[in-house]
Amino acid sequence: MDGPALDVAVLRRAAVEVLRRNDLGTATVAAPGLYPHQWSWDSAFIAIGLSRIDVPRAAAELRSLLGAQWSTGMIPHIVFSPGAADYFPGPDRWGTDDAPARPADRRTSGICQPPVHAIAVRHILDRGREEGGAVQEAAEVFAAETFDALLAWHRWLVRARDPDGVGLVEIHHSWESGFDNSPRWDGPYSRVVPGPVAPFTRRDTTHVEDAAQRPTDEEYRRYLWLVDQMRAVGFEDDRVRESIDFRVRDVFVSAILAAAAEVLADIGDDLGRDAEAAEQRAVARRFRAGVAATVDPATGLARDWDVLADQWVAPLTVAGFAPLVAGGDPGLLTRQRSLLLGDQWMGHPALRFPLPPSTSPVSPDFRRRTYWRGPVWPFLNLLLGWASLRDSAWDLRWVLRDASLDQLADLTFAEYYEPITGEALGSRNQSWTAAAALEWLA
Ligand code: 9WN
Repeated sequence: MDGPALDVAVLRRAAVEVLRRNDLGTATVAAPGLYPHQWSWDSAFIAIGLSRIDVPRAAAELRSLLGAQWSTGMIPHIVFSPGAADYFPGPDRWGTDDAPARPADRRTSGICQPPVHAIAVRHILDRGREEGGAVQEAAEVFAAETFDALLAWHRWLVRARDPDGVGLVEIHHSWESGFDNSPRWDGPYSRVVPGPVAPFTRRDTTHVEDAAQRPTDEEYRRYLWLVDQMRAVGFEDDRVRESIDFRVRDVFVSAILAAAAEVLADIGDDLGRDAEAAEQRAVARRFRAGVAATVDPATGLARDWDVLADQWVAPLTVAGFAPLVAGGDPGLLTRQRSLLLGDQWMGHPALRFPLPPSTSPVSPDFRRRTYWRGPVWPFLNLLLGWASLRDSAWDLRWVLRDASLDQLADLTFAEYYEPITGEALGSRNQSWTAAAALEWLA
């Protein structure tokens, strides 16, 4: 099947235009229509893309996100735009207005998302240094100014989400993973029995062509039940952990923390913050070890741990490649790369492009059109590409880059893609997809 030919200049122009249209001034909506607010990990990827075209604007993106940081150090997963009401659940349903740790002047959700932010700051700093002059100066000031906020964020994750020191971040809602309805969560959610949940009207299904591309109402009932449980205890960390029905040690979030802590340590070196740099290196080691210890010898994939059920969670999803993001033991990474490039994943003969589907096509859980159950997510390929650059894993890096650019040449900037046909699914003009295009083009 032939797709549109890649025209680099056209792709670049179109990607810049998507980010321009989604720009609220100092924050970018995750997507027009479906996601009219600023999302935490989206905004980090958006900043990476923006740093290729406008370093100060990239810095502003993260500055505005960090402006909504909670007093505990948590960066909330959504910062609501005051003017946009068309998203459910909105701030009233979250009920964070009375949470003791919430920021004074912004409305936010009460949970977090994966900690990719230090990696984005590093990109801004590197682009600034390449440009030199006033842009570099602004980037250096920005890195110095955000260092303590990122430190507080990582420290919160370590303290509140890994209190037992196992080197894995515990999540309390699948929205915290960013992989909302992945088969990873089917086991843990099957044990969540929602109590009465106030009536709700979803908005997400009105923004996609086919509701089957989104999570089901049953899944939403559980999502909301967990929000209600957190709300009942004022979103206070210890009380949430003691009362919530969903507690999973998320291997992919843990891998991102390991990678980001190493990056933050490097930034700390540049700033002469030696003690903090050493602390973050220790965090990186702890979480790299935690991630590596989850690898299933039978499949070679990393696994999540369901705390309440006391058992592994191990469907064949792309999160199994968490060690490739965390970095570490070269033997483990080599084995994982050959698995990822092999015929159960990127090398599967039926795929439209050799890119990792969110769930392996050989898994009984694979659903080719449904959200995190099979489709390919472009921002995730960028993250894997960043890690392969870091580790000089050129074989993987070039396949990811070439295939990503071929996929993105359709100019839809879709939220996710059907892996077998390459059809655009979910939202169109998704900001982090456009950002990924800009970064790959560089
Ligand atoms: C809930 C914004 C976000 C991404 C997540 C993705 C999806 C939200 C939703 O969209 O989640 O946070 O309403 O479905 O799963 O990774 O950050 O793009």
